Amino acid sequence: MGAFRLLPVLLVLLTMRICGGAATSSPVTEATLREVAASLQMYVDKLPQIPKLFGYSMQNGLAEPGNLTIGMFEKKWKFHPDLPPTTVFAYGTSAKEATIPGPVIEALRGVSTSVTWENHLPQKHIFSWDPTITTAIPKSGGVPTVVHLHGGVHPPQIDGNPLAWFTSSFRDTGSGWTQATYTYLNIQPAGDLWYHDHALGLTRVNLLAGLIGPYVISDPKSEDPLNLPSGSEFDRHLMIMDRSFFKNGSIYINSTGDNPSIHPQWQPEYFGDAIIVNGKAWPYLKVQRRKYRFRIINASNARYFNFSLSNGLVFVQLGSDSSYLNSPVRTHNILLAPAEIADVVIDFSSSKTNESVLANSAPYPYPTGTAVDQLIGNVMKFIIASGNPSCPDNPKIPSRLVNYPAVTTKGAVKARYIVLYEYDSATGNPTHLFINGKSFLEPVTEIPRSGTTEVWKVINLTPDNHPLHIHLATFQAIKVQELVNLTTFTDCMTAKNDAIACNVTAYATGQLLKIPSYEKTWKNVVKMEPGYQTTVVVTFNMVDTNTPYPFNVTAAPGYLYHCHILDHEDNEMMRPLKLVL
Ligand SMILES: *[C@@H]1O[C@H](CO)[C@@H](O)[C@H](O)[C@H]1NC(C)=O
Ligand SMILES: *[C@@H]1O[C@H](CO)[C@@H](O)[C@H](O)[C@H]1NC(C)=O
Ligand SMILES: *[C@@H]1O[C@H](CO)[C@@H](O)[C@H](O)[C@H]1NC(C)=O
Ligand SMILES: *[C@@H]1O[C@H](CO)[C@@H](O)[C@H](O)[C@H]1NC(C)=O
Ligand SMILES: *[C@@H]1O[C@H](CO)[C@@H](O)[C@H](O)[C@H]1NC(C)=O
Ligand SMILES: *[C@@H]1O[C@H](CO)[C@@H](O)[C@H](O)[C@H]1NC(C)=O
Ligand SMILES: *[C@@H]1O[C@H](CO)[C@@H](O)[C@H](O)[C@H]1NC(C)=O
Ligand SMILES: *[C@@H]1O[C@H](CO)[C@@H](O)[C@H](O)[C@H]1NC(C)=O
Ligand SMILES: *[C@@H]1O[C@H](CO)[C@@H](O)[C@H](O)[C@H]1NC(C)=O
Ligand SMILES: [Cu+2]
Repeated sequence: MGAFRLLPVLLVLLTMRICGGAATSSPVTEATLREVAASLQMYVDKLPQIPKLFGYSMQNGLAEPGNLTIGMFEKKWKFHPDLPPTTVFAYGTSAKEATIPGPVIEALRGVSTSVTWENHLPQKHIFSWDPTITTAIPKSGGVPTVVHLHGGVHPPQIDGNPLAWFTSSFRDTGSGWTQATYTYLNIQPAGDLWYHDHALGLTRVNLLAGLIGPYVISDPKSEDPLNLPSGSEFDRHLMIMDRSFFKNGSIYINSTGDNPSIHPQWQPEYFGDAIIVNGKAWPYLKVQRRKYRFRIINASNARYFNFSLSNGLVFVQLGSDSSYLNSPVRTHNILLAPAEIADVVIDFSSSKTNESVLANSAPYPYPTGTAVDQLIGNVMKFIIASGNPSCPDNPKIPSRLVNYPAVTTKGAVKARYIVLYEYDSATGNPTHLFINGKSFLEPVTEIPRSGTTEVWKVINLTPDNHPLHIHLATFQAIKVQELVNLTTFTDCMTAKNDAIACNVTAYATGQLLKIPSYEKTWKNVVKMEPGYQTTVVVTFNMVDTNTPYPFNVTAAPGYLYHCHILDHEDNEMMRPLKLVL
């Protein structure tokens, strides 16, 4: 359940009352935070071009494996000209080069990329964290980190397991740590990935501090014939997140838990008042009257986005998460959960006006929370040039993109129930969230056979939508059905934690939700509607060929699946996943 948001009127009264007492520094309230965000004029910064690092090297015209060293650094970052510099953690090749988001790693299909991830972070975190949730706690201080390549098909040792954390100079390491250099194989089809921190119990604060960055696998053989907008001007990333700021520029996180006697710091969801795209608050981009490709990554902790474009423009969606769609989908709205990726084309040539705002209308928490206001209802602005483009584009987006094996339950070797629970204190505030009634460190219960397909029925008994992320595997929803008499069913499940004993088939009989056509591909994050059973087909196979992974998937520390609302995965909507042969 989302953080309870007071009405602004109440806040003003509250502030006045507190301010009427002994005069100390004015307290930080939702209203004062909102004031800071509202004081930042929109569309003054140009959308930054995220710097690029090549994950391969060219030798005599042939692509060779690439080697990169990428560090994590504490530095100052300007999110807006009117905001004082902010202390952040950022990825880059040096403290000077480090950016928010971190550099785009450009990889080539079939050519491996070795990355040595180095932690140069200080002894103390810039945010407070909560020692009462299962957390990496290093003996000698420092900030535990570990990098997960989201959407990557690679061995367990380099998956960025939360237990494989390390501090500065590898002084302390977690029980799952094995190596400093991660060699990403890049054997999967072309697509959009991203890298981010995944340290045990610290994912929400490490990402909030800035540890995120895009990764792309390109495949000229399959992608060049599509003739999509390309080159750094016309093919861009939009990495979107929300942040709140103090007047002095520091990032604000509420570090008073919603149940402070149980968890002194943890809150169920982080929502910020300012929308940040590629490291700038509400930027603008000047575009020509032609097509552009945007790879939109939602890197928020908890905010869903329901994107639309003003002035009649539409999205043509090419891909979802790391997979292309079979055919492009024209759509006015895209609902993106945390960690989801939408790969879209926007054609500005048809615009009747000289600007279009990328807007957001998703309530928070999604779907039943607070409505957006004029701050978070806006994301960025496109300023559309008049006249013909200097660089013309391909007039057509091809009607067929990439064909992966179709989704089917035929041949599925196993069915599982995956149940999402939220637990509340006596005051009705969430204390923690579990999957199947189990915490992260309880012994593994999902042990699929590599090379097989399974059917998972995900039962969401919480009041919120959760973006479920599975490492290594890909999956897609085939049926989303409401649970009738939800209270009776939830009571039985809470007592027994057994879907069959609680007669789930009698309850999963309500209305069906339509699955949007732009999500009909092999995804790595699927949204789970509250009060519904979502049936997904999960494939533990190479997505394009339906063949087993060509590496050892069975090694420790294994894989994971979890909710991608970062505040949920930290406490502890996350479970291990172990593959066997
Ligand atoms: C890059 O790394 C790979 C794998 O670690 C190694 O085999 C190769 O020699 C390295 N290449 C260069 C140019 O350093
Ligand atoms: C910014 O202001 C907040 C609230 O007054 C304070 O807690 C924080 O320490 C300040 N940060 C810096 C870097 O001064
Ligand atoms: C921070 O969280 C506490 C506990 O949930 C709440 O009482 C307080 O209003 C929150 N502060 C802000 C500024 O949202
Ligand atoms: C997204 O917003 C549009 C209006 O802009 C609305 O019609 C649509 O129902 C919303 N979608 C979701 C899933 O909330
Ligand atoms: C963005 O990602 C966050 C966290 O993973 C999620 O909570 C949020 O709903 C997502 N928003 C969009 C627009 O996808
Ligand atoms: C865009 O059009 C509006 C109204 O038609 C006009 O006021 C504005 O100056 C134009 N802006 C640009 C950059 O041409
Ligand atoms: C489950 O359904 C069966 C058949 O409708 C019924 O006999 C049984 O009592 C139900 N059990 C529970 C726990 O509801
Ligand atoms: C749900 O509730 C209705 C109305 O009380 C009842 O007729 C129906 O049998 C219930 N269904 C289940 C599965 O309990
Ligand atoms: C795969 O890894 C496991 C665990 O480390 C090991 O026991 C096994 O021998 C490996 N298998 C192969 C074929 O290398
Ligand atoms: Cu969740």
